[in-house]
Amino acid sequence: MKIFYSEEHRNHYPPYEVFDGGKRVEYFENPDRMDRILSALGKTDWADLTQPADFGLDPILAVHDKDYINFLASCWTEWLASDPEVAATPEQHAFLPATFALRRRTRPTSSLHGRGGYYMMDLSACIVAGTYKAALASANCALSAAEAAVSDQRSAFGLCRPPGHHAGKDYAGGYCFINNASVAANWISSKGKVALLDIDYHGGNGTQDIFYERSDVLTISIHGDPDYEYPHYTGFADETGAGAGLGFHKNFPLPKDTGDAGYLATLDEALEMIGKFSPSYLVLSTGMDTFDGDPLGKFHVTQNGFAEIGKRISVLKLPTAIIMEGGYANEALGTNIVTLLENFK
Ligand code: SP5
Ligand code: ZN
Repeated sequence: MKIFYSEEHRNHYPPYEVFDGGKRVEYFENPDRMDRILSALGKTDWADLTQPADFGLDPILAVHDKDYINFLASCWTEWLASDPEVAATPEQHAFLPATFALRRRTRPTSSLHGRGGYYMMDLSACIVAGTYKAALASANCALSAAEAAVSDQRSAFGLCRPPGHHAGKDYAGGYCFINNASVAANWISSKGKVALLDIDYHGGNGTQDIFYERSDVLTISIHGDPDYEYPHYTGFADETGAGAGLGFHKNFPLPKDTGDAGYLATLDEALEMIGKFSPSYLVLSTGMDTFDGDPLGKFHVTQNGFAEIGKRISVLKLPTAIIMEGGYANEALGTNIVTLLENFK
């Protein structure tokens, strides 16, 4: 299986993130996640690690707002230039705004923090010196996997970091800057019919927003109910698309403590919907934070569960661009991903 991976992600490692209550904690979305996956893939005889191609900005700007991407590109250097304390100790800092724009007759203003709070939804998509280039490389990994799925008619893995599914057209959030899976799905949509299934533990709010009024891409997300879980404000069962896209989005919010049986029963419903849509391709937003014991999740999916999830999705027999999203139980992350991928070879 082709696996697209870039070392560029290492330069994106913010020194902290901020939890509820203003608590600074270590950045959970860390480079060690990739090392665990690379090490597990290295023990298989089928992992074909490849550098991503450079697709340029066009396929990214087909999904994201230009001013938002410009903000990501210049945020760090602007901040360095404007704050002597940051310039003196850059490695101790991460750009975060302290005021957020609700999309109610608001606009981005010219000051850096006036853009920061407009283009971010929370305090967990910290920007440091290497963030923009890492986000671009991550999107290129997703696009390369999409291209491989189309040209080889086989599944391919975009080992993306940073992840993408919380990023919307014009905002970052939840460790995500560019919505890699959406960029990939939109790219594929001009080659053939595509569905996007999001199995990350957290609701794929960015993906939902991006495709909400489109009928050509079916989007489905299975996740912790936003009634108790991040991202809190969308991902409810009654959000099913709008306008031309009505009926082409589906959320499966699940209760705390969902285990293999409950998860797989829901997955079967999602797969039935995809079967009826009859796409030629699938994009799989692959978060492993449904795992039992994930520090950011409340589900109990086991390694056997991941094997079964892989098996059932692969029954669709669709060339799939498998896109890495979250998953923070680092010790188990490599094994879990390999267990899932085994079924797509
Ligand atoms: C891609 C992805 O999985 N992003 C997830 C971002 C979640 N950020 C919010 C985390 C809130 C954690 N709540 C504290 C639980 C500590 N036990
Ligand atoms: Zn997640």
